Amino acid sequence: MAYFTNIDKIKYEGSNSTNPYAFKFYNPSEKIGDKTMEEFLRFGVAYWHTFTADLSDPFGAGTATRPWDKFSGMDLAKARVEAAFEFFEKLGVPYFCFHDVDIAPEGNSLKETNDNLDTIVAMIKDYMKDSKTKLLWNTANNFTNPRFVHGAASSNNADVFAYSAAKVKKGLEVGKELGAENYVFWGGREGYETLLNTNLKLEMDNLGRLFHMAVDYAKEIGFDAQFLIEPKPKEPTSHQYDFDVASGYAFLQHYGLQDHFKFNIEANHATLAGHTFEHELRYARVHGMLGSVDANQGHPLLGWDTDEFPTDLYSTIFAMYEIIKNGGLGTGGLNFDAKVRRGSFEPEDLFHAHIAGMDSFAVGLKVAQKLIDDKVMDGVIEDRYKSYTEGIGKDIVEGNTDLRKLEEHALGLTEIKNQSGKLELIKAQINQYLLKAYAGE
Ligand code: XLS
Ligand code: NI
Ligand code: NI
Repeated sequence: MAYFTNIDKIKYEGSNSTNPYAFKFYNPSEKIGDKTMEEFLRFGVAYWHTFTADLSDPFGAGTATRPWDKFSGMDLAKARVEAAFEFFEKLGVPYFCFHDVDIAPEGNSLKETNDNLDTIVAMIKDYMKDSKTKLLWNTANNFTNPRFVHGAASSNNADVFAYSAAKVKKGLEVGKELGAENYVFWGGREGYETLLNTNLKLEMDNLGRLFHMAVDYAKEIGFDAQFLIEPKPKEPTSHQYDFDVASGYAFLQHYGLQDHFKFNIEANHATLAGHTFEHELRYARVHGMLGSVDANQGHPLLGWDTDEFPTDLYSTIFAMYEIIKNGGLGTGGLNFDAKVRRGSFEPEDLFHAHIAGMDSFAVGLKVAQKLIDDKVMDGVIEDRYKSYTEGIGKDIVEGNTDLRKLEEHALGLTEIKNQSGKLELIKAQINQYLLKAYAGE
């Protein structure tokens, strides 16, 4: 059955197109540097936001009208798979991502839940045979069900730890079955509300234990996906253990897990942590830990994870700058962990939203590549740090000096000369590059 009957395959028509169902900037086969846009951007559709969510929020009921609404239970799950693959095909996206509960309803027991999952996974596998859309990552939802009220691997209740482990085990098996390129751990409720009733040390140790068990099991079953931690500072708990990349990296190193994981960085989580998106990307990149991206954006006036589709071009430019500098995302991609607004409840809005996000990242990619080619920031940076390429600076970075020698150097200084950081100049140049990209230059 077809669900989006009034929409054809979305094509690239260029920046002058007035067709809302066309890409204006995302031209999959266009070469940027040594890769095509499609190879660089590796877009993914988030199953939960696009096919499962009803657009309810904490203050109001769902508003989404979806052509699969008439079904329920397993029939609904199957209808969503059909709709999903029609959507992937029409949008031309190479990837999708899901949580276990997004694709199949939970049963009355773990066994029943797993059986439901097996049925839908078999159906997805079948659809994947005729589709070019692959699984970027899957994950276990260990946060929605009331049993996870006090956390999953970090719960005070050992039975809940066991249950979470069982769901991760199944998730790894599903990932292997569908050829997932990554496996994500977002610590939905892995954090705490208050220290007054919390054994922080035990909870973090247990989280580390579950990750080790996952690494071992993946190895045992021959599932070689890249493991990814998705940091988020808060929400739903007031303090999540995977706060940001820096604390996540310290966690991984402390528990000896750093060789088995990278990070899946979400823009809105970065801003919730009080960072910019590019800060998190840069921090992960320079430590060789940038794995994948949840491409969305927060609302500047709202303090929670609003998961908007990414349309802020400055943000996509700076994100793509980091991704290009990283040599791409390897097995990772740009997963639209983004939902249409509650007021955008028509099925067509799902297309408009993804087209907007894909075009925004295409612009980001084009502009970022030009900024790199022309060394707009690199030139300034090279010049700013040139004191470390000779003399005392060279001695510092090469480890050929000590406090005594540095004091000697400092005592001999008659004048210290600093230079401008040139921030306004760089910002004006970025505007110029952005507007030239619009003009197609
Ligand atoms: C929630 C997270 C979640 C993860 C996957 O804020 O972004 O959707 O991406 O569990
Ligand atoms: Ni996410
Ligand atoms: Ni999120």
